Amino acid sequence: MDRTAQLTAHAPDHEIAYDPPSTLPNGPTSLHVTAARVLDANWTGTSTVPSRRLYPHQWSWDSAFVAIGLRHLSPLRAQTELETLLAAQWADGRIPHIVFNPSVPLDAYFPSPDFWRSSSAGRATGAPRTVQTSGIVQPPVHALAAWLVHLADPGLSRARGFLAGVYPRLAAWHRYLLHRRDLGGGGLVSVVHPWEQGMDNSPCWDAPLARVVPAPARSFRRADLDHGAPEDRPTDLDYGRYVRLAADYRDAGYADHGREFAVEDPAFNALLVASEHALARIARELGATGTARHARAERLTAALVDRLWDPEREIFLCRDLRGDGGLIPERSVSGLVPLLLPELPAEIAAALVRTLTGPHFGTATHLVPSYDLLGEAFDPHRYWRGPAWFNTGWLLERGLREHGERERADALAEALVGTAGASGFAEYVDPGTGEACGATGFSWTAALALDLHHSTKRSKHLKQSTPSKN
Ligand code: 9WN
Repeated sequence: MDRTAQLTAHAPDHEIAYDPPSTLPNGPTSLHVTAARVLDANWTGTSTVPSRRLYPHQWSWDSAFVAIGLRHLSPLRAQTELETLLAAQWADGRIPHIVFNPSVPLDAYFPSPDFWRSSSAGRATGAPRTVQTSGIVQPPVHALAAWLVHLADPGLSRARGFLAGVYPRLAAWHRYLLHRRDLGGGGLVSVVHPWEQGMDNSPCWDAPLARVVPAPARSFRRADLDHGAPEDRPTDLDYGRYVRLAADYRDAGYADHGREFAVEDPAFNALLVASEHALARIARELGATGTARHARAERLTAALVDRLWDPEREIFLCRDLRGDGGLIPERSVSGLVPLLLPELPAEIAAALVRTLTGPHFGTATHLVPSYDLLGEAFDPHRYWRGPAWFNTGWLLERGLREHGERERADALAEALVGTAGASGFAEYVDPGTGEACGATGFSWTAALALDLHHSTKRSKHLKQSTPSKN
């Protein structure tokens, strides 16, 4: 079994990673065992697929979340997961959103490698020669994941030179985002495709996507409708627009300027800030100061507040850089994710907690919907238009804890762990009932439930061993 991590003096409670599995026959062990089974079944030997049938390759932000859970099963596998992804990095620093498995048939997932043509794009951008990838990116959770994975077994990490190996790649990834993707010139990073932000079919994209002339449905063949719940998935019209944007980007040699879709998204940028702080900790562990990185993270936080905070709605919004350049008046869970940030002004953190627990996002189940419960486009089952996802829940649990909302964090953690197990580790669930939707045996659901299971077990243990003040 992997070695138990030592507590590091500067790590906040919820960053203490490793908690050996309980040997009790019921309850706690069963979640550990069932989640581990999902992750084992989805492990390919070098990385984890999000879902065997629906998503049979390696996805970028999925792998970061998966590594955060895997560290409780095998710190070595968690390190390998991230190393495999980072090995597919392009010379310009981008980490592709999909790394394709060459042994999976082309028609198992659309768009397949022949759509992205990364090897021929490689001449211009330095796409890797040995592996085929997509050309767009996903949210930068990786440095945060690498740091948490390191904390799970610092001895193993040091012995393998894990952080020393990943640091330059993570630094180049952040450089790419900060230098090549500040399309609005205000210090924030933009996404150039809804798939980049990870919440593909969010109502936030409806207005910017409406301007895009869709590729005709007969020009592509979707594979996603053969599995899971086709009625919840984006429509052919949505897909036509996704395909048009991706094909235009590809045909422009993956050049970032001049894109038709350019949006500043709060979750994407908040994750960059969290990862920049993590990169500062990694730098310090490697003997540098990390000061400049912390300072950059603070500047990014200020830009996030300045450009995306809506004081009336008490939530962060997306900014549409095309169109009129204004904020998109849709409340999505993405606008709550900045709660994750330690140096968020206290009044903004308090306002976010009000929004999270108020009529737009508050549920009796404690699960957090992906979109405004009162919004016109709300649908409890449709892809990113209402259902609760476990990765955003995990991020918000962390945010609540960061800002001292311990009881709310405990309730959310309990809801996430309970629902994950009861739903067969569903891809997403109805936020009002916890009913399973999409694929089951979904990797990040299992991984993050495992992570919460171990951290809440640990905090319960601490509570029990702390004498009561009453
Ligand atoms: C497109 C793999 C990915 C997640 C995304 C989720 C979904 C893909 C799709 O699945 O996106 O990248 O085919 O819908 O929206 O967040 O990374 O799990």
